[in-house]
Amino acid sequence: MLPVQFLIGLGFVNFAYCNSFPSLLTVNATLAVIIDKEYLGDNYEFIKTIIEDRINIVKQQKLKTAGLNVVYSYWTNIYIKKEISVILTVASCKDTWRLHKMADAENILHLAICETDCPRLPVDKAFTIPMTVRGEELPQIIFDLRSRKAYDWKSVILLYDDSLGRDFTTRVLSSLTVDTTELSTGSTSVSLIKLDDYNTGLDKSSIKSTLSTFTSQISRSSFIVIVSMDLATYILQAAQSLELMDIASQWLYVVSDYKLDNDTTSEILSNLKEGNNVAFLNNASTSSTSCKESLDCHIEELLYSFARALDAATLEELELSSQVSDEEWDAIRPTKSERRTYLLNSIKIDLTKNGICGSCLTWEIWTADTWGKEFSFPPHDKFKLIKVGFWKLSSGATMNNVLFPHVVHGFMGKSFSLVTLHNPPWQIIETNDRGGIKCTGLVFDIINELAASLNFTYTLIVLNGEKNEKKNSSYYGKDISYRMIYSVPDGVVRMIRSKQVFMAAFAYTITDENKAVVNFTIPITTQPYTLLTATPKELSRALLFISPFTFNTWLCLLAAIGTMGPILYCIHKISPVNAYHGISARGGLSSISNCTWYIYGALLQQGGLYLPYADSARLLIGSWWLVVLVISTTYCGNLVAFLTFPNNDKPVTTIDELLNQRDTVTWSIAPSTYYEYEIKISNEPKYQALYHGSLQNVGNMDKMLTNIELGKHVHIDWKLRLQYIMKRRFSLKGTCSLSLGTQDFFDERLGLVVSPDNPYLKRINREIKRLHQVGLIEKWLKDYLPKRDKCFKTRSNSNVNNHTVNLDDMQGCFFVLFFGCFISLLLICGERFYHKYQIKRERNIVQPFVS
Ligand SMILES: *[C@@H]1O[C@H](CO)[C@@H](O)[C@H](O)[C@H]1NC(C)=O
Ligand SMILES: *[C@@H]1O[C@H](CO)[C@@H](O)[C@H](O)[C@H]1NC(C)=O
Ligand SMILES: *[C@@H]1O[C@H](CO)[C@@H](O)[C@H](O)[C@H]1NC(C)=O
Ligand SMILES: *[C@@H]1O[C@H](CO)[C@@H](O)[C@H](O)[C@H]1NC(C)=O
Ligand SMILES: *[C@@H]1O[C@H](CO)[C@@H](O)[C@H](O)[C@H]1NC(C)=O
Ligand SMILES: *[C@@H]1O[C@H](CO)[C@@H](O)[C@H](O)[C@H]1NC(C)=O
Ligand SMILES: CC(=O)N[C@H]1CO[C@H](CO)[C@@H](O)[C@@H]1O
Repeated sequence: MLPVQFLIGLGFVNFAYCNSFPSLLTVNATLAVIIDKEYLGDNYEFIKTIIEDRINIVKQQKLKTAGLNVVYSYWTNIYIKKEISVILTVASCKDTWRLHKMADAENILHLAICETDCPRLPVDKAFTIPMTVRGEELPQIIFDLRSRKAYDWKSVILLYDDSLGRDFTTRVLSSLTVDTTELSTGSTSVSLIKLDDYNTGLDKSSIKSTLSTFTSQISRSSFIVIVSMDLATYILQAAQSLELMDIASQWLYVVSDYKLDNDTTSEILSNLKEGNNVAFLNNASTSSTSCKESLDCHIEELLYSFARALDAATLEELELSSQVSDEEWDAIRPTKSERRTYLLNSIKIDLTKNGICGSCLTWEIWTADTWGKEFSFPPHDKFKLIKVGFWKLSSGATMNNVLFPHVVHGFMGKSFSLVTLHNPPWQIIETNDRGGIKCTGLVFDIINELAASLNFTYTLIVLNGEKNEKKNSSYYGKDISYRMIYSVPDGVVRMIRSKQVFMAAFAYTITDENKAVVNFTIPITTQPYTLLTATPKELSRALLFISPFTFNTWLCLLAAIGTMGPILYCIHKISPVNAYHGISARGGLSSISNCTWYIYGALLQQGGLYLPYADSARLLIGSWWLVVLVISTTYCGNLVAFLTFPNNDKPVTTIDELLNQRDTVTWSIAPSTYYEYEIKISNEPKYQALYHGSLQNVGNMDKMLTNIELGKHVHIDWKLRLQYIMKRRFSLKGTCSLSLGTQDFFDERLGLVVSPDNPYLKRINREIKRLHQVGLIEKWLKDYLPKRDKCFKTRSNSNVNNHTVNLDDMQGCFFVLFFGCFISLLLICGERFYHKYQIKRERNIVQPFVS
């Protein structure tokens, strides 16, 4: 027999249209049989005979409508022409895949009898029968599971006992670790643990100590356990007691010596716990004399099945073409790849229905449905094993789900009850007209996200919390409640602990007391406390011109002017220079008042009329001028600074300031808050003082806010609630009369409540952490907070750099001018009266006559 390539080259198969493909009606289908002589070795003759023999039977007896041309090749190093319709190969793994790639490019149907421990050819393009020996199918099963993407493991711990032979272990190992492009699931790194002592002395305790070495690093590990059935149950128990089976770890038990029956199943189930991921790969093969498993059986069955499929396809095309014209038939006839799919599906259906070869050899894949059972309704639904697939030699692994559905699909759409309570902005529960409820709020945003990622739905149990509501909640508006309970209500604790509800859709303060009865998720939000104080008011600027100097400085200045006058007078008077020069001692500096006026004038940088002659007095005046220079420069500089910076009063902004001003300011702490509780039990004197000094009964909220605005009172509460109060006050009064302290203190952490032994807490925490990291929680919370208005502006003084001097700043000096005018008016009147009085007195006195 010549190689295919050669035969085709000689024009063995000829077609009128080169770019198209042959129709079954005009040209016989061509089957290329490729048998690798080198690979088969001793078996070669046997297999060749069978195949040739069966093909002859097919051609002569089985095909009724269709015609078939067959070409043979006995080595694999060939080139497949596109005129071929089907190839049948018997070759090694590598060659089978190489031929498949060549055939696939031309849409040729590939029927492969292939080396065992080989990735199966794609099931939608080819049909593979591995030459697997009975009892050694495990590596092939693992390959098939990998090509079905049944699992996704980066690393796996393989536990096995003596029942797995040494060579066989190597094969199992390579089926897990081999990395080829032919498999969609990547390779896995494997740690091998051999359970030695079991067969010798039934020493099961050593197994437990082996397992206990994993405890530190087990989270998210995968295990494959290949042992006998009774040891499997024991390992299951041991792993359970060592807490090796959390929701992230996956356990695949391969049980080859025992078919799972009702007793073993119930024993397994009794050892499972909520959240375990356990699957069983179970040998369900039977052995009896009627079982047909030999290779010739498979080859015969496959070829006969192919013949039936080809016949059916030809018949169908014949019927169809007879109903339409030639042109139409050209348009609608199946393409080569459509025909391949048709033939492949026909073969598969036929083999499933009529196939008898290898039907005794089957493995079943079971997985435990454990997630959410404890929390389900009706309560405590039983765990069960569900069949997710089976394995057969010819069809490979047939899966209707992945190996560990919970790992991929979470709770698989189970429905849970959650308990909740109206408490805005965390939970906002609104009842609409038709009696339905609408839940929004930060907690529900998070719960909805959890439900989507963990794949569950929920129904709500809404607690009636009216009795906890404070009467004056209206003050916060409908967006925030005044409820201030920091310990989880008993009703919620009961429901959580009895597993009636999966978790509480309720943000609670995470406290040690609460932690003793329930467990919390990581904080979903942290709420700081702060002070509510009056907005700092701008002080009057009337006396701005005095403010550059302190009162003492002004007093000294006054004293200096007062004393400098007389001193100047004395020095001037005592000095002999006047007498020496013969200057009149009258007028000029020869009077105390003139000296004082001179000193005053010099202070305002108005030069005096006179200058003393004596050096002593001149020295005095010179040094005075120096003093004046310093004083006036300092004053001018300071005045400019005071004009630029607004002059605000200093309200209380921190706890320490509050305690320092305890004589003038009262304060109150929001009642029944966790902060109040914490400072009440605190030993620190500062907090004791804060607690005992606070007003216990502030009475009316309105009155309290008025007092705060007047700067007489300070209120301590969650920053969030204070923001709501500020917002409401602003919309009520239209002015920003309240502001927050500069310092946030005592962060109160709020978390969701779950039951103490909820195995999903870690997973929930991971989701919440992810939401924090992407900033979603912060964004959601912002949406519920009061929108920023102008009262939210920071305390920084925005007009620092841009202050135009206005009348407010200047009014002081105008007052002085006015005052000066007024005094001078008074004086002039006084002077006039004095003058008149003098004249009158002069008239009355009898003057001595002088002539
Ligand atoms: C088609 O096949 C039939 C038998 O299967 C054979 O008799 C016939 O010669 C073939 N025709 C061609 C053109 O090869
Ligand atoms: C599976 O079970 C059959 C029948 O009990 C047995 O013959 C076969 O050896 C088993 N396979 C393995 C891998 O143990
Ligand atoms: C196992 O249990 C199922 C249902 O509980 C029952 O239908 C079946 O007959 C039982 N099989 C055996 C072998 O007891
Ligand atoms: C949720 O569970 C259902 C039921 O098993 C499944 O069909 C679906 O794909 C799952 N969804 C996700 C996102 O895993
Ligand atoms: C629940 O809380 C207890 C006590 O705080 C702690 O020991 C335990 O580990 C927590 N459970 C989980 C699942 O985190
Ligand atoms: C100062 O304020 C005026 C009006 O208030 C504004 O037009 C001007 O741009 C401001 N200048 C600076 C430097 O901020
Ligand atoms: C408990 C309490 O503070 N009640 C007050 C609620 O507000 C009304 C008026 O707004 C007062 O009259 C109540 O005393």
